[in-house]
Amino acid sequence: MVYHFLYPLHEVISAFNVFRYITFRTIYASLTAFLICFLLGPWVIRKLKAMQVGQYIRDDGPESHLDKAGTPTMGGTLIVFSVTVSTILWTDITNFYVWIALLITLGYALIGFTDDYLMQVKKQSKGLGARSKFMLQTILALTAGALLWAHPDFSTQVTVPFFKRVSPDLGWGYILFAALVIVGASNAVNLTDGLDGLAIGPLVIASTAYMVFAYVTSHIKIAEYLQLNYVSGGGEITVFCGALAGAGLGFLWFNAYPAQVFMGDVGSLSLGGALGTVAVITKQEILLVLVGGLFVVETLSVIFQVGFFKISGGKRIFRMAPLHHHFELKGWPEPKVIVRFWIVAIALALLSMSTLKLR
Ligand code: 57M
Repeated sequence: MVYHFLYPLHEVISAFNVFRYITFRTIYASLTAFLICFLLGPWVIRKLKAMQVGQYIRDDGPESHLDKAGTPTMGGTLIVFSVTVSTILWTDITNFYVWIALLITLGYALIGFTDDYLMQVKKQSKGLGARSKFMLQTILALTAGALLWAHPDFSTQVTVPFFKRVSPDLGWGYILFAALVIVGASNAVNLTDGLDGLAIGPLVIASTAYMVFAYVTSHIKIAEYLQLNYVSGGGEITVFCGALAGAGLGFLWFNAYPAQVFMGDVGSLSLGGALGTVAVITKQEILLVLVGGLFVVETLSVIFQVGFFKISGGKRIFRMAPLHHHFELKGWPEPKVIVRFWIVAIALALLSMSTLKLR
């Protein structure tokens, strides 16, 4: 909106030309989202506490988690609010991709909110239930995939990292592929969200990496130079990624160890979904496995643990899955697990950026 109101003024005062630039708007989208979270955080935490939206802590987890009982959850509402406001303020809101990103972010937030609300406020033990959540996530992701597929400018080719000449065209199959990426990312972030700042830190890192990818893939000259799949109009997603990263940092302020608030499913499902959608729109879908490698490793640890547990009749590979619990039970203090996982996430994001050249 700022863009729509202020950029036209460049005809009178040339300084307003600055609102045209994606880089400028991305910086301000990050700062706006950060400030909204930072300033509203204490008020939201007080409200959540007053509503007694306190986290129930399972007694079969690491013992150190029992101290966390009563920490307010559903803080993701604030993240989603600040991402949405900042996006609407700083992007070109006539851009199709911005609305696809918001559709998934807000849609998944609603699914997560309903689940959190039923569990935390209505004190129902099951919430929406894993199956209904998965169904709703899939329906929304397929809708986003179909809308992208139907858009005349959107390519249904998939970028294969490291191979610039391999770019299979999936045709309508891209709808299923996009849904897989979006639903997978959403659930992977949700599984990772089990220690203070553990999900939001890598989320900020991945959003920053995708900020770069969105910029280069939507810049016709850079995309051509790097021989990337060019995404016409995808530049506005850079601004969206900026809002994601800024809101994430603002939330981390309060979610840093020892956390004053947890994000809840309203945060983890929507942020993961947003990340998956950004990967699809920027045509760096498969690369998400590397950019969000930490989320992938956490998910694989659960798949292997549960699989092995079933076939071996109760034996385990890890002391406990997801992987962060394994290290906690090995005796690493929680902040050490968190910071080391962040370090891995930064290294993976850097590695993923090298694929721009290593092709
Ligand atoms: C959500 N939720 C956290 C918080 C957060 C299949 C199975 C592996 C699934 C997995 C699972 O349920 N994962 C999804 C994990 C929970 O956090 C809440 O949930 C929101 C995210 N959805 O925002 O509201 C707890 O995590 C801790 N936490 C923090 N800081 C944060 O900033 O400390 C969260 C955010 C919070 C808090 O303690 O209560 C969670 O872990 O429940 N299940 C598991 O992760 C369970 N693993 C398990 O059962 N493993 C088994 C195998 C056979 C499947 C095994 O390895 O033996 C563990 N989770 C817990 N206790 N809590 C096991 C025991």
